[in-house]
Amino acid sequence: PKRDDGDSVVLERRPQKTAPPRMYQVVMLNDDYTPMEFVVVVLQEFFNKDRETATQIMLKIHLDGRGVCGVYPRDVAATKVNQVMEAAVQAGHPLQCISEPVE
Ligand code: TYC
Repeated sequence: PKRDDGDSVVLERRPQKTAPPRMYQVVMLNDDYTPMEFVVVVLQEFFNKDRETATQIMLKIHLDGRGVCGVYPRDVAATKVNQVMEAAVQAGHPLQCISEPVE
């Protein structure tokens, strides 16, 4: 804060040095074996979607081959990918999930 010769106070912002954090989208891939219901439950559990939204995303993946489940800072996105992959392995499904930087 700098004072001028009067009573007013001038607030100067320092030049911004850090860019806003790059965001990453978690993308789920279609396959022929993972049950639709499993994908819907995963979307509800790990991506906090309601059942209707989860079903829409699952069907989009099923039809288009891939779909965005959510957008997060890098470490959060990486954790989501690990959680999904771990749940899929535990259940014996080949479900694949990746994260990629948002344009
Ligand atoms: N294609 C799968 C089926 O017909 C369903 C599915 C949807 C699998 C989304 C993976 O990411 C996925 N049972």
